[in-house]
Amino acid sequence: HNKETTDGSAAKVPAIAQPLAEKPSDIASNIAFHARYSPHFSPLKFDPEQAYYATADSVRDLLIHRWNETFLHFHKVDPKQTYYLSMEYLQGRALTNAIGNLGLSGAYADALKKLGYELEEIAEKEKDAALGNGGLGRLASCFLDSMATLNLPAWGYGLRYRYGLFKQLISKEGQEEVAEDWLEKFSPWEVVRHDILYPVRFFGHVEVSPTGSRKWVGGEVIQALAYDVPIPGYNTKNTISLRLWEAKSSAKDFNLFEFNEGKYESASQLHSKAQQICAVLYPGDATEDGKILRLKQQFFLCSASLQDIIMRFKERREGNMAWNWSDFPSKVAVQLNDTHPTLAIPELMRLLMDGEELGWDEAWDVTTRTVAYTNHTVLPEALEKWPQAVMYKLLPRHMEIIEEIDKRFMAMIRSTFSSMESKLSDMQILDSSNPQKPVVRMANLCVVSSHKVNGVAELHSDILKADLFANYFSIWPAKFQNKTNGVTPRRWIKFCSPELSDIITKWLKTDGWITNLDLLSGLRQFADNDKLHAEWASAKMANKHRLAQYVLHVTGVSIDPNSLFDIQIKRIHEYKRQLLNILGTVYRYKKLKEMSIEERKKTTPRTVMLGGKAFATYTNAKRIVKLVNDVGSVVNNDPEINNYLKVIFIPNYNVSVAELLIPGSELSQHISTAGMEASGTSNMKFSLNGCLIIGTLDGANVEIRQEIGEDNFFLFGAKADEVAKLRKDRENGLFKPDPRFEEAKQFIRSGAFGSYDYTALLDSLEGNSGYGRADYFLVGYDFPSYIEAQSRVDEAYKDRKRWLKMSILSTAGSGKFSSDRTISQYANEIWDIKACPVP
Ligand code: 4GP
Repeated sequence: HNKETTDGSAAKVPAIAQPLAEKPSDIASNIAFHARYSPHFSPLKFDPEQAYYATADSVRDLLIHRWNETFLHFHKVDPKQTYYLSMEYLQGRALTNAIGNLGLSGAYADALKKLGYELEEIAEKEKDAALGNGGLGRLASCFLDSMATLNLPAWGYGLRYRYGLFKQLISKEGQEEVAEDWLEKFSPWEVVRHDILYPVRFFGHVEVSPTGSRKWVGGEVIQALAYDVPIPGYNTKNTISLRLWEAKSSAKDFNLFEFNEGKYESASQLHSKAQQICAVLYPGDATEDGKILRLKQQFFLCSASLQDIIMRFKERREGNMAWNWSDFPSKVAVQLNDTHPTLAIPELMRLLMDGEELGWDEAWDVTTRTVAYTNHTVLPEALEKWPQAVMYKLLPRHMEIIEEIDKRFMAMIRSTFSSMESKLSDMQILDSSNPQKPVVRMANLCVVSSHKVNGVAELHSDILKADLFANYFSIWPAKFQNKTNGVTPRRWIKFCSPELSDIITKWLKTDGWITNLDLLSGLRQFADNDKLHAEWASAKMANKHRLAQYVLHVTGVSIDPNSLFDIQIKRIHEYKRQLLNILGTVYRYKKLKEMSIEERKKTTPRTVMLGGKAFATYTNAKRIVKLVNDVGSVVNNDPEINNYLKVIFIPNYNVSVAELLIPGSELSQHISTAGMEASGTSNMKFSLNGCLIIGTLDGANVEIRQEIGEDNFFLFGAKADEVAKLRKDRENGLFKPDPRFEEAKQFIRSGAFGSYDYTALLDSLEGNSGYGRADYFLVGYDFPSYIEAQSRVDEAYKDRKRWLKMSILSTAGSGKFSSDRTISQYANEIWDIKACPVP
């Protein structure tokens, strides 16, 4: 009953006489039409906000048209299709991106002018869709853009969080979290599909029939309703879907009798349970209820998506008597974006065995040929382990299946790889070594059940093979791959930095680089050209001015566009070492204070900007946010110094803020402890925009440095393979801190930045860090080489010609880091899918 409208029934929809508006005058009248006849507000208002919604409605008309065509085309051709399962998508704003991909930016700007508005002014009215936390979610969104642009038959599945990730407010106390209101009005970019609805069960028990077949029954059943977001490709008709599930209860779940008795809460119990599922991304999971809610979210995504995938698979085989379930993996690829959607594995097994009556072997063969897994982190706390007790309660049938997978896996090891027997306790999926707290290791379940496992940068993939998944690698070497991340050049340079993009197109004499980023290497031959230098510098300066205005607007602090703009934006985490940055900045401030005026004048003025959200319960991360703000308050108000140094915390960092910060940056910091950042993707965006990097040999930094040249990268710090020994040395008291490091910490301890007690934060660098080991992230060890690299930056910046050359070479060397390249590799080497362009 959930069948989607495909070619047969599409004919029932009456055709429209009106051509779709693509010329400015037609677009203007289409916007005016929507302002009047799709009224979301009181009648006849046309303020910027109404103009935004009417504009979005008009863009949506175009998208829906292409979307339907794409959908029908895929249905007709029936290609193998990829389904990307992710708990996170950081889509950001859609308007500028959509009209850019449609090739209609100019036409829309002209149309809006006719109506008395500037496109930029209207575009700013859109709230970011922030259904993600950081790199992993933004990567998923870049991937969708590339899948559409490459005409690949591929879709995304996710959840429609009402409040997304929190909104960050900054006050004197530091960070405060409040609910994000992106859906408070509504999003014009989603289309609800009232006919696409699936039941998802929780709790209950397993019933065994006399023939021995097993069925999961009872418990609570919540409906998953599809909301589709169109994802237009660049310069192609293909428009694919991001399908977000919303949790719903139905009228029959509402107990009218109880309600009339005044028992309001119990009358609508299921309704509020449904509401909890899609309320927020990453609800706190310290309590058992919190764990159950997170698992419910994960299962909700997996179950609804797989029911939908199976429905589509069967629907496309209708009328064909000859199909077989073993065809499924040649029509369907499921990619697990980290372990969050791991439950797709036992759920697919269950749907095939209990629903479609396949035997274990057949179901296992189909499942393992369908599912592949991407790992995004080696941090132990991010490798999910769910208590078995909670899993038995919430998903009793799935636990049976997981137990069976584990049992068969162990039997296989014992029979085929008997030399690995001693490693079995590490490789097992169910870990019952602590009888008080037996857990399910989700990453192990993924590796055992996937046909491919990949890391997201060369170094990271090597670490997976040598360390985290070494045992599995030794038995299944062919299962492991690397897919170095990438970013979409459309959003991350073409649309966010149009001035620089135009210069690139002019010098390369083609705009082909937008879909073939390798062409950027053609800029190398002009790296010394004075005319290009002048144009490059002026585009950068325009972007810096735009950013300075934004900073003034959100922080009230005025910054000088002639100073070096130095930016670190990412989630706040001890391994990403914002603390190293701020300690270095404190040291810089102290040295400036000690200098004479003459000496100060010789220094390179800097504006240090940091932004990012700290997870609500991550105390040290929140202290770091507070410290940056406290340092900023002192430095920015110090009349002796503030011509030479400013320290800014950018509040509520998100995608649209990044679109301003990245084009306006000159130096960016990617300074994680080596071996801990799986890849990083903002490093790619920065260098694409001609921003130089100061960084460690970590994640994709390694490859970026290779591509743009060692001379164009400010390298410092320990290497990944030195870290283990350095930590040991540190624990054994062999570490001798550099006096400059001591000086910076002491300066903070002295109260130079206010009365807040930073002892606990600074002590994490001396004694017991959160990981129970002293300075686990090696801030102290790397501090001196960091300070020295920063001095090299200061010197390089004084030489304008050299700096501009390095900047051009950064852009020229960024070709590899297009998500088009990454997605082509996934398509060829993991998914085995082919382009399916709409004619
Ligand atoms: C992130 C990694 O921390 C980052 O290095 C990488 O670039 C990104 O995934 C995309 O692969 N991981 C997460 C996470 O965001 O939640 O594990």
